[in-house]
Amino acid sequence: MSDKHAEVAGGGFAGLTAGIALARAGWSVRLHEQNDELRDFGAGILLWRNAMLALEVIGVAPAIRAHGVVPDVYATSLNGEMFTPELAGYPYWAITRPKLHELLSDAARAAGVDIRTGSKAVGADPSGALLLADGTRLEADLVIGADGAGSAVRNSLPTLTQERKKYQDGVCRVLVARPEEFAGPEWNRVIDYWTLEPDAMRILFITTGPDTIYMGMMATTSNERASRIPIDPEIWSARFPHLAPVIELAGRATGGRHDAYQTNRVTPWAAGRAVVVGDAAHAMCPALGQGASVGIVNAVELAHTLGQYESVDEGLAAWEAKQRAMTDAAQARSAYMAETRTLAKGNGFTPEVMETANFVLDAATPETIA
Ligand code: FAD
Ligand code: 5PR
Repeated sequence: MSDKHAEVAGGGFAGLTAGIALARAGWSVRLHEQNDELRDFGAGILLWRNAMLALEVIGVAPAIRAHGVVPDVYATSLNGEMFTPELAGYPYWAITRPKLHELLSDAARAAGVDIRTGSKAVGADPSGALLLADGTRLEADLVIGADGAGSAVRNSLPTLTQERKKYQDGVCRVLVARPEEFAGPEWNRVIDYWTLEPDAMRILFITTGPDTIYMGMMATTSNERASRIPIDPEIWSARFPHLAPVIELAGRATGGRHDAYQTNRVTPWAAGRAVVVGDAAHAMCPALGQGASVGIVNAVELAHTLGQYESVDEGLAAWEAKQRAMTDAAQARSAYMAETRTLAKGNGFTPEVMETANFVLDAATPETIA
């Protein structure tokens, strides 16, 4: 057990996971979320085997299994033709983002993480301090920037270099109540509906259980009407007439959002006792549905690796050395798939691509892998 103290900036999936993992290893942890409430927006998320193993290590996986679902099939439909490849050996869970966030927040509180909402970080001092917008300086053995793709903590550390890239597509993400027409078991699936002419428009239909459906509605960002929140039902129903009932609901959904695909690659991830995790370190294109999963894996492995070293600096270096190749590969593959829109052809989840989903973190024990 450790007697060290961590200050964490950011109460998203990565920050909460890092907080839980450190607190369970005996650290005292204070977590700062700039918003007045801890929450995530209304959409859904896939959690692959890599993330479920990490969540098993921190005791959250049983709650995910209780509140999420395993979709029956991952089907792809291009211009009406349906492909249903086997994803044997790669179980993944679908859950709503607000529920995942609530489960992680509950686990963080239960682990003793001191959560401060309405607390905004402006930077970190590599000698071991988190700097807040109100001028407070909080000393710590470890400072974690889990403050998302626009990370203020990262931007305050001049030795962390960042490559950013924007891509052609963007996604409107909404959660809708599951209507009567989509109640049957044939809809307990992920179905990735594509059209590429006259321009790419796609609806990723994901069951998140008996009550809700997550819809990821992708289009080129230059297609202004298809990049709008609230959803414009007319433009979407013209392209996907058989989905009109859920598109109508998507048009009335609240709490959705639009994001353009973008990535940032940060090198290195640490400066002294300050480190970035999650999207602050490695935002990726969503094509593999792995952005949060990789952040969760890296956050759990961070706490595990620090437990093996007396010095925080050495632990951080060892952690990055272990996690870097997997993370870089996930970013590169998801960027390639987003750029080429490979998923439209179906069977996109090749064994090579699924390497990320199959990554087994060192913190996993034989019991958690079983
Ligand atoms: P964030 O979620 O950005 O959280 C950062 C938190 O820090 C926020 O609460 C924010 O308010 C807070 N914050 C920011 N600045 C400050 C500050 N200065 N001080 C204090 N607090 C601050 N991933 C998957 O694994 N599976 C999927 O299916 C999936 N689908 C996706 C689909 C799309 C279209 C996109 C764009 C992404 C998808 N992702 C998916 C990726 C996933 O959403 C992100 O990787 C994940 O949300 C990142 O979590 P995070 O905690 O690192 O950052
Ligand atoms: N997978 C998931 C997802 O939400 C998106 C994509 C892939 C789970 C975005 O909606 O390719 O854009 C993608």
